[in-house]
Amino acid sequence: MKTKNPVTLLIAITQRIDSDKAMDSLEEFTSTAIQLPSIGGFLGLHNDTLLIKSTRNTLNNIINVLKKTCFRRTQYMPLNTADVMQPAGAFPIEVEVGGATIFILDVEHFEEV
Ligand code: 2BA
Repeated sequence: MKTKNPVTLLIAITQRIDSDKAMDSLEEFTSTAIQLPSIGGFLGLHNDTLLIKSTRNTLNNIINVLKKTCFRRTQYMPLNTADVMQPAGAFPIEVEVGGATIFILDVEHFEEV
């Protein structure tokens, strides 16, 4: 089934602790949201990547849901214990993570078959 309204796709990277609440709250504004397990390239920690179908009309609502459900937190970058160059007594590096990193894409063509 082709849709006439332009479709927008949001790719949102969220902390796993926030993802279920975000998915529940998104139901009001989209019929299609997918939660994929992922791993951040920098910290190597597990997060989730949400694929969310939107229209231009619902885009702001969806972004607001993500703002309300995904929180900023302090994480610690694990030390590489195999690194022999690491000074003794080195502390893990503090990094601020989240709420959500959101990529917004116009979808050229969308079909459900
Ligand atoms: P990670 O890559 O594991 O990054 C976790 C957090 O580490 C980031 O939080 C950011 O605060 C910090 N960080 C990442 N790269 C850094 C760097 N080169 N130098 C200093 N600090 C760095 P967020 O910005 O909240 O990002 C959370 C997760 O979202 C990331 O996990 C990554 O999976 C994704 N992400 C963020 N920005 C992205 C981008 N431009 N492209 C692709 N994925 C991105």
